[in-house]
Amino acid sequence: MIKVDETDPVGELEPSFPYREVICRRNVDMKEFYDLETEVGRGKFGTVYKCKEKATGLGLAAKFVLTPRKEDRRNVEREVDIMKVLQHPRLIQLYDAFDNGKTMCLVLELITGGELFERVIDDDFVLTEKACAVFMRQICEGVEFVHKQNILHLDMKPENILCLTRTGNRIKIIDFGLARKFDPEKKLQVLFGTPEFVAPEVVNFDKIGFGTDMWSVGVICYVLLSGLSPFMGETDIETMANVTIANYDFDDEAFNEISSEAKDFIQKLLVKDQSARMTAAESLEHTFLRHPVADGALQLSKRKLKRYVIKKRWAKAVNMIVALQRMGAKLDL
Ligand code: PIT
Repeated sequence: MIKVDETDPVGELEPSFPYREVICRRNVDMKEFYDLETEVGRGKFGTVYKCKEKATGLGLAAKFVLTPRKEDRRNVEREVDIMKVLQHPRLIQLYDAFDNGKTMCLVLELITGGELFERVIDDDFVLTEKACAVFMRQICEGVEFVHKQNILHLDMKPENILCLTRTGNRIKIIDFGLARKFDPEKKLQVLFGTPEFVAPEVVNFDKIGFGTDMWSVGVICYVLLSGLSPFMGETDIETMANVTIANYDFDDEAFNEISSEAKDFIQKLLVKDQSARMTAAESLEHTFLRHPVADGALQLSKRKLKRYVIKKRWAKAVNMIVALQRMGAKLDL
């Protein structure tokens, strides 16, 4: 008989490669060592392709970033330095790195399951509060490890949570492009992030800290359980205004079937005062993650979450067209 480990509903899988010491190689063409395959993702961060290491046949992902300015280059170098430290099963792993002056390439672990939110809205996925807790636990485990290394992710949002495979329940946190080393003695302020998910201290350009990521984790949990975005306004300015006053509630009928433990979990993260928020370690001890309500009967309605995901897809497509138009204008086409 196969014994199911109650403490491990996820099932740890062998990593596709052991942890490695990566050194960024200068003026070496990555195509000497890897065969590029299809594009798997594109965003502000650059373009990600599936690729295969020639020597081993190992499937990997290659992220290319254009680095025309010194500053772009320094940003990617910082990302590489941070990723070297972040060796953990809940975090995307770095395999290799190349610097060709005008472009840089990070060779990363291959993740084939797609974005978490795309996965859970699929008709054959049964979304329950327990399933949400299983995902939130893994997110918090990843963030706990990042924070233990004195690093802040600073871009925690649903797009950056991928499913490792199409069918399993294991997730990985990606995109350390905005991550920073954090010295609690020094004042760190940032001017970026996604309004929907950033903490009040980011909007106010105040000192940030570990709690800054935990706020975003609270927003992710709110959206996953209800399909509603707690601070979303008609415009980014309106959203940021809602964030600064930490103005949200559980009044929508979507929360009728949500347990008080789940709401308490969110309430302990969406606190205006960052020092009063649960830490990642504390969140793992919260009842919602330790003893989620029994699975079975209660299936959450995915109607609102589907609408949310579809809206995001549209926004992404519109942004892409606007970017292309600007490029065309620049080239005088
Ligand atoms: C995929 C599949 C995969 C890796 C990625 C996306 C990686 C994305 C990524 C990673 C980063 C980053 C930005 C994007 O800064 O195997 O669909 O470190």
